[in-house]
Amino acid sequence: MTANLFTPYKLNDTLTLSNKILMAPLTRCMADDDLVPTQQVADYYARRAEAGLIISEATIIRPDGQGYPNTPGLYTPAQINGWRVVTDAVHKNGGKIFAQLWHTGRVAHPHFFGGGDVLSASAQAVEGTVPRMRELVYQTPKAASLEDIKQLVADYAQAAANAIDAGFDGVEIHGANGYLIDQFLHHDSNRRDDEYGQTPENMSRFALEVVDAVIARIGADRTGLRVSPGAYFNMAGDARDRAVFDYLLPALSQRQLAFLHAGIFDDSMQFDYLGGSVSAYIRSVYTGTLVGVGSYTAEAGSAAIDANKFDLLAIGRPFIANPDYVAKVRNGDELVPYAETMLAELI
Ligand code: FNR
Ligand code: 8K6
Repeated sequence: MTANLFTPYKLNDTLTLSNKILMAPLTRCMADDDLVPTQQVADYYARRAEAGLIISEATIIRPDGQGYPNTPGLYTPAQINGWRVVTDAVHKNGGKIFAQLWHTGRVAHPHFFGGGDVLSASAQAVEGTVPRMRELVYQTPKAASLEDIKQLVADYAQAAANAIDAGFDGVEIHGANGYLIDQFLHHDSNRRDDEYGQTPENMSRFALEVVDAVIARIGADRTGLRVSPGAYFNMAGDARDRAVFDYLLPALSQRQLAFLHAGIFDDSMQFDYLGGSVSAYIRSVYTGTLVGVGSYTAEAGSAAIDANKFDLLAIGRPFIANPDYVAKVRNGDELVPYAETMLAELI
């Protein structure tokens, strides 16, 4: 009933996945205080190497991208070396792993990087506090200057090069879930009146510049992107956002990315302004490989792939609860249900 998940999938001439199950990126806040992944982190990923592709937990491209404690980075030699231990362990077990490249934008907090500006598209704060750190109220960000934007694009490209240095098979640019790139793509957070704001073309410009800079550095065959056309996390929805993604997604179709990955917690959510679910909307305007995600069981994901709703299935929370998720599904074994208390340790 899930047999179609267990056939190989060719992403491009460089990469073929041994099955269609991806491990979704999952922030675990378990890097050491220099934001270096530890041996426990390597062991955690190695146990999950049977996934067709692991997408790493979101990994910050530079210090001011940090919005949660002990999230790993990819900008110091020690971090690159730490990741090399992880990628070696995954490869040794026959797996493949991409690094998810992250800058949280206005969801960053200076508490984590010793003070200084929080950057975003515009000076529009997100309401609330850092999760589980209620004393850390989100700040009003500084609207990135043209100079800041240039540097950010260069820093994404450098982090991508560092990821390849660290032995990753490629990168997924985190353009989803209300973080920096997504903040340029939604009217809630982008109020700019320069060439990065107001029109779909302008609002897509930063995302496309990052994608193009990463492609120029490591190749489109090793570059994926995650996007959230439906605002649901760290972001308010706006019907005008539809036109932005109507422009962006066909522009991305031209770029021969390894894949595009939906960013959503529950793909049964319907968005009026998208005319349905996030995956159905993306499928209608994007022609390349699409990774579906969001509260899917293996059976429901397999049926969705059968119905051509997307090409690959990413699994998040069940992979936290079941390191051997792929083997269990293949054998029809019962899964351990996910519980939030499991976030306290790496099993
Ligand atoms: C997430 N998710 C997430 N997404 C992302 O792009 N980068 C990340 O670092 C994280 N971190 C993260 C941590 C935890 C604890 C959860 C539960 C989720 C979202 C995740 O990739 C996925 O989209 C959702 O969990 C929905 O898939 P499942 O869990 O329903 O299969
Ligand atoms: C990328 C950083 C993630 C930080 C940890 C997030 C943990 C969240 C776990 C709960 C999952 C449900 C959240 C649903 C959010 C959607 C709101 C409509």
